[in-house]
Amino acid sequence: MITVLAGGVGAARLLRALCLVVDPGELTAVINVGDDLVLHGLTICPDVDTVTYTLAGLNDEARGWGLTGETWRVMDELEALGGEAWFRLGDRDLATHLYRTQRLAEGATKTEATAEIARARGVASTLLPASDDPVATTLETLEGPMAFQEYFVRRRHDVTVTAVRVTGLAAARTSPAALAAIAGAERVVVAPSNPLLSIDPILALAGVREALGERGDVVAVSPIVGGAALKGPADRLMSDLGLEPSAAGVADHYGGLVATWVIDELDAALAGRIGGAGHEVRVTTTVMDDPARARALAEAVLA
Ligand code: FO1
Repeated sequence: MITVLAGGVGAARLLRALCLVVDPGELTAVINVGDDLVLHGLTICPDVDTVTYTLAGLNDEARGWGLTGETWRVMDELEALGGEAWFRLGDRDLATHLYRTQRLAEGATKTEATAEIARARGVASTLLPASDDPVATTLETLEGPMAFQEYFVRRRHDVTVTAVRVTGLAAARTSPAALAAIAGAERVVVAPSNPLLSIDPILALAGVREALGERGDVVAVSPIVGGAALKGPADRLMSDLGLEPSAAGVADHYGGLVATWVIDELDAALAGRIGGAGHEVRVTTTVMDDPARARALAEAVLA
């Protein structure tokens, strides 16, 4: 089994790439739930859904989230009523949130609902929300505290962040299946997801750092290439918080938790510095913009 710590798009693409070189049934994703929200009474798990849709081959590649062939009639009607329509839930996507919310009301866990949705969509990999309990990533900004999607979608992350917090940790139980998947995997991989917004909220859950630390063989793919995030605000956020927005800055941030770094050819000059800090470094193409490059990355990760 290979276990991947996962956020949204970057992780979904890495998992899809890994499916090119290993049996998808051998893959487990431990997925961030800090982005989750309740809106219109529906429980929405954006990172879980992005991974599910991508592995099912149903994701909208250009938009980066949601389903392909989406329509927006419900949102248009909601807008006409003066309802909250800034967080766009497509007509097809709504079925996922309706199903999950109903199952949670019946007493199912997020883990169970996720497994049912993944099975129904034909996903062979194991998808594990990092916790079944509510944990929420919130941002301290120069304009005051903001809920995650308020910052990410409503404000299009165009606001200066002074701190990232994860609320609910004290009462949250880490998914036992996720901890077992970290401890029992042949290989654990940290996906090229936002370190501060996607991976840190997983690492903040009880027992995760310890489980990773005990292994000492974790491989990570840098989400920063040539000083910029491929998608999303990781570079700006790292600068806002006084971290160097580079592959080396991400390596410093995770420190000894990661043994081996996979960095992009564009960042080959940083290999000496990252290696000097005690990491093994593999330099390859990390931009998964075609199947051949995606496969090359997957092979480098599993080498
Ligand atoms: N991202 C947007 O930029 N705008 C949206 O309206 C939006 C809606 C949305 C609905 C369901 C879902 O699963 C994801 C959605 N996303 C949207 C993506 C999401 O906000 C972020 O990409 C992740 O939370 C960050 O990983």
